[in-house]
Amino acid sequence: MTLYQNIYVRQENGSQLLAILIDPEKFEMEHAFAKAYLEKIPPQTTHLLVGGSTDCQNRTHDVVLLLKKHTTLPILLFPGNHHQISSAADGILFLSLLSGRNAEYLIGQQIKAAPVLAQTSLEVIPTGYILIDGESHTAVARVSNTLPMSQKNIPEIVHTALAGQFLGKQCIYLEAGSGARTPVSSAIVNAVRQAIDIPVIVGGGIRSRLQMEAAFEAGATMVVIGTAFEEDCWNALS
Ligand code: 1GP
Repeated sequence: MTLYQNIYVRQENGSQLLAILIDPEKFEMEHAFAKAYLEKIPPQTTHLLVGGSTDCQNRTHDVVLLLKKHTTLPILLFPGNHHQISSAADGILFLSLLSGRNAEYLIGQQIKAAPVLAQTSLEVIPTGYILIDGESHTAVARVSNTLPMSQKNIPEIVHTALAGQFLGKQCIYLEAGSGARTPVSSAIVNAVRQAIDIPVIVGGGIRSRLQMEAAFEAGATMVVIGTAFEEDCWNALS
């Protein structure tokens, strides 16, 4: 079974998938750090995501290799640009920024990544990426030079997700941006869930178990959490 089939089947079974996002720029390249980090993630974690809006020192591959030594969880790349590809990972969320109107992040980066991906055995998961206003200036908005969609404009967000499904995306990622003050609302997650059949990934600004559970209850297939673990505030807030 492919990684995607596994995600889809688990969605159909009503399982809740939890991905922990590791930003290569903030990860220390030491076995002890990796081991301690992986020990503190919740036992229900199903996937690791590796990536960020930037990876100035090109650490993605080394971080994936290090993680692989300490975990059997599947590692999905979550790249901010075409340089963040590691053949050591298991798959890649092949993101296309559907909420913005910057062709570079809609198709430009993907064209640059394509010949590199063709040389690997990474499973490519076409993913429609929708940036939604989380009431903070996010790296995604800055790097992609696009505006997030307003949380109030639920119909437009739903239509964007639906267009993504019709374009053949296998997942829709509703993103409030890393460190967002406000996560994507339950109303948005629920409306998107009702409109499409493919898995819905929700991330950005989720800092407590309550917020995670709210996203699942609204219909998220997978919740992604990064900052709360980097800052070690998860236990404090849960
Ligand atoms: C960001 O959705 C992810 O791309 C995770 O966001 O760092 O706020 O958890 P946080």
